[in-house]
Parts: sequence; structure tokens; C-alpha cells
Amino acid sequence: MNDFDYIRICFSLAEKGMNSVSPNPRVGAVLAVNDFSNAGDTGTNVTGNSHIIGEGWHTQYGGAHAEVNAIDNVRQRYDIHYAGELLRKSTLYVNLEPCSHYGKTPPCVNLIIKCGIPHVVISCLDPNPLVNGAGVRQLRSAGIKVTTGVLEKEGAFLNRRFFTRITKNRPYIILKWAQSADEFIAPSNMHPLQGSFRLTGDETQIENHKLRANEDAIIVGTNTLLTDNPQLNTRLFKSEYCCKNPLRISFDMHNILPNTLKFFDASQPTLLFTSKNIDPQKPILKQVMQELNKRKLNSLIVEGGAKLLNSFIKEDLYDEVRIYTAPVRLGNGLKAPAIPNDVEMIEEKMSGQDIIRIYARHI
Ligand code: AOF
Ligand code: ZN
Repeated sequence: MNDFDYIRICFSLAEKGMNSVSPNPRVGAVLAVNDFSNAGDTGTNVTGNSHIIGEGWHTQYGGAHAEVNAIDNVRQRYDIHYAGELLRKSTLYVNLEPCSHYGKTPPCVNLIIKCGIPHVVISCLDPNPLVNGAGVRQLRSAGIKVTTGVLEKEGAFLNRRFFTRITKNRPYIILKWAQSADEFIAPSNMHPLQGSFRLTGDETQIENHKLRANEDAIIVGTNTLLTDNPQLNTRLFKSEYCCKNPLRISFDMHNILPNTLKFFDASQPTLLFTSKNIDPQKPILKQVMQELNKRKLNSLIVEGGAKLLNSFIKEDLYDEVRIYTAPVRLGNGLKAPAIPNDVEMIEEKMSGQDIIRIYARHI
């Protein structure tokens, strides 16, 4: 086991936070020591023969940070004195720079220093202006050896949602649509409240709910609400870690939406943009972004229709594109948006009979 292996374990622990930790980042932490045969060593350079003494992750917004949970885990696994001894010769691996500020919880750096942990290995610095290098500086001035930038690109990708909000003052935006093999998203003769026209199969619907469980909000256009009457939740995805439904967002600039739509049921929070909270004379999506940033939403899925997807593309508001392609041909209908040419495919997989392709924007 080397630094890369341990940081990769931090990544998989961090992923368990899903959207439950939002607006915070996803963070996992591992504490490791050299094997007991090497116990006489200083223990500050965990290399070949080492093992994990504790691990933890940030599970819930407002809850303990990953480092605190990992240290607690050592204390649960070992007798209190022995735990203290182990910590004093351990290396802490964490995918984000430990915090140095008082937020909902006290600074992790204080705890790390207090425990006498001699070495900290970090993937990414925390771009939060309250931290942003101060965590590393405080650890170093306490005499702790700090290694940064281990698998930094992967760490930044893992926290692309949080990093985008902090650096761009808007959520990470995912454009998502399902299309036929000949690239239509629906037949042309859709009627109001006809119900969702589903091209893709059951596996893809479950996959979509899982993807939703990773994001903070979903936006759809007025027409999509009227024709599909969607629920926009994660009901088909069951996980022991995640339970938060995304915020549902739509528009009703002309007061035409009946309040009997599922969108308005009490099952999950809803945000509706109307002429009361948006100025139709000013760029609409810019105002939407300001509101979402104010609410600290880390990510947003644009689930259609074609008109809304195309306006996000036109306004340069996208970071990722997910396309579900069904093995059917419609011949004609509503054309799918054109994939922007500054994205590249990062994943392609089968989902039942469908193909899921995920594209990310060049950074
Ligand atoms: C860490 N470890 O596991 C996380 C960190 O309000 P609080 O106390 O939860 O602090 C939130 C901020 O702390 C968040 O914006 C980010 O800068 C950092 N998150 N830091 O050391 C963690 N989740
Ligand atoms: Zn912290």
C-alpha cells in the first residue's frame, strides 16, 4: 500500500457522502501506521508494510468532518491509551485539506495537532476562502510533515460540484436527456398531461434515480411539467448512505401550471420561478444561477425539455452531459440538442438495452 492506494480509499469513502453532505464537499480520511514489525520506526513514512488503524468520512451536512470520524474510529478499535500511541506515529490521508476555520464544527487542524499525528497526506487544497492553504500552513507550523497534491486531478473531479460552486459562483451543471437511436427525444404529438414518454428501459430509470441522488437540484421547463407531470425524485434508488431528494425547480412565468401537478406535492422541496421572483426583461438563466448560488446548491441537473437544454447550452452553462440512448428509432419528432463540441466522453456503458454516455467539459 502506498500514498496513492490510501488516497484512493479516501475517495471511495468520500463518495458515500453523495448529496447528503452538500453544500459541503465529499471527504474521506484514512489513518495508517507502519506494520508492528516496524514499530520502532518513526512511523512518519508509511510505505510497503502498513495497515489501516481507522477510517471515516463526512456523512451529513452539519455533522463531523471525515478526519474527526477517522480519529474516532481508531478510538473505537483500540484501547484509549494504545489508540493515542498509534495516532502519534500514524499518517493521516485525506482527499481535502483539513479545515482551519470554525464552521458548523471546530477546525480539524486543531484536533490533528492535539492528537500528535506526525504526517498528513492530502489530495486537494480546499478552495473555500476560509481555508485555502491556511490548513496546510497551520499543520506545517506545528511541525507536521504535509504532503499535498496526491492524485490531485482525480480529487478535484470527485469534488467537481463543490469546487465549481466555490470558484464559479454557480452549481455544477449536468445536461441530461434520453434519446432514440436516431436522436429524437420525443414524438412531435405530445399532449398536456399525457404522462412521461419513456424511450429507455427500467434499468436506465433506476440508474437515473441513482444519478439524481448525487445531485442537489433538478430543473425542468414549464412544458415538460405540463406534458410529463414528472415527480423528479430518487424513489427507485435505495442506498444505506443517501436519502436526500434533490430540490425540484421549474418556471411558471405566465401562471399556467395547475397546482395538482406532482411537482407541487409535499414530498420534497420545490422552487418555482415566476414573474414575481424573476425579471423577464433581464437574462433569466443568469438570475436563476444567482438564486441557486445564494442557496449554496453544488449541482444542478437540467432534465429537459429540448428548449431549456438548448438555452443552457447557448448561455454556456454546462459542465457535463449525460445522454441515454434507447435502441428504438422514432423517424421524426422533437430533435435532441446537439452535443456541445467542447466536451469529451468520459464514460460509456450499457444499461439494459440502452447506452449511457457521459461527457465532461474540457477544463
Ligand atoms: C474538512 N473535512 O470532512 C469537510 C471539510 O460548517 P462545517 O464545519 O461543516 O465546515 C464546512 C467547510 O469545511 C466546507 O465548506 C469545506 O471548506 C470544509 N469541509 N473540511 O477538513 C471535511 N467536509
Ligand atoms: Zn474539518
